[in-house]
Amino acid sequence: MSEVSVWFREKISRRGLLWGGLAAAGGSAIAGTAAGQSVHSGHGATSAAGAAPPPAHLAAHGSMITVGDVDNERNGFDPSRMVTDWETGSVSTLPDGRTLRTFEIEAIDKEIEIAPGIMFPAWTYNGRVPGPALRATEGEHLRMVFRNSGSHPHSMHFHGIHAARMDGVPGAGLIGPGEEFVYEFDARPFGCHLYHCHALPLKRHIHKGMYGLFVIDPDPARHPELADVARSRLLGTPENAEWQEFAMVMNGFDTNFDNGNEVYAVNTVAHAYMKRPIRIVRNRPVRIYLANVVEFDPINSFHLHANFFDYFEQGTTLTPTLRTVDLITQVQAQRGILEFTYKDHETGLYMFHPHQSEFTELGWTGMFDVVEAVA
Ligand SMILES: [Cu+2]
Repeated sequence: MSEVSVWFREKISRRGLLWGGLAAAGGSAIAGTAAGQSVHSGHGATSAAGAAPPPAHLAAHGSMITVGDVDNERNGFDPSRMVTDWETGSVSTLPDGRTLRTFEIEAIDKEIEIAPGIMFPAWTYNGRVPGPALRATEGEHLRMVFRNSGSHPHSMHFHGIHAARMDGVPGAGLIGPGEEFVYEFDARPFGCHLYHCHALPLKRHIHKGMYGLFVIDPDPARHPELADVARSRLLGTPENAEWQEFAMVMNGFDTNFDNGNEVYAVNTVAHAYMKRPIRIVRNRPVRIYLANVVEFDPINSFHLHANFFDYFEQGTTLTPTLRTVDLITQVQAQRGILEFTYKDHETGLYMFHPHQSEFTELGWTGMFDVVEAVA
């Protein structure tokens, strides 16, 4: 078979599965623009005759988005809340005066809905995909209490600095069902990091949903030359409260286990931020903690519409590593911090998406709703 026909067959099967799955669900469909393609092809509540037409912004990029809603309550997580939901654990003081921050994380098998009517048999941290967005401060001592209530061996492998025995690989914190392990290390370096399961086969464990953000805020006292910048990054300070911060994990789902993704998203649910744009107050700065965990596809990207941003590769510096860009690329486990503002813009809906066009149509695209003030 020629390369072109292999490529074509693969694209057809990836699309075909998503469309087929949605049709089978009975109440949902991708809103198509091809001639004769009905926008509402199902018979569920969301497509009943007489239903209100979709908001104008949903016509953007040719209406190639899912129709209907996932059941956030059944999932146990809501992408609109997840974007600002930081897990800061519990804090105490060690005998030497340092802060001890403890997180409790449990591996749980769970079926989740990743697009309207499409269920995915996930392996989760704390019942959500991505796992909790852990947030600590540089220099603290961290204790990650990990219980495996799933049906397979799992681990937590942190991108950070730690001892070999805390690495979350076989022989160093990879534990069986019913077991518990405590990872212990200091929070360093500051930055936008991640954690994920390191059980084998690795690609299966990662793409099943076992990953999450691991953000270490800089300690301003350790960075006197850029203390103001460090304070603006430190959760809980008045300087930080000025910022509108969002946690975003770019992920994908192989729903038919053919080593290719059928659904892409930020924070799991396809097109969630198209249907419910992320509210931004116009004159306050925006900071995104962004990580890519997409398996099978070698690269992902983030493009911001009508604006440019500064980028901090892996978040480990207090000055940008890229200035004035509107697109960055990330391979798996690459991550960074984006900073931008819409203060000189008109209010309105501004799109963000990867510049792999196929990903946008298969779920990974969203909107910022820039407003004067929050009512
Ligand atoms: Cu695992």
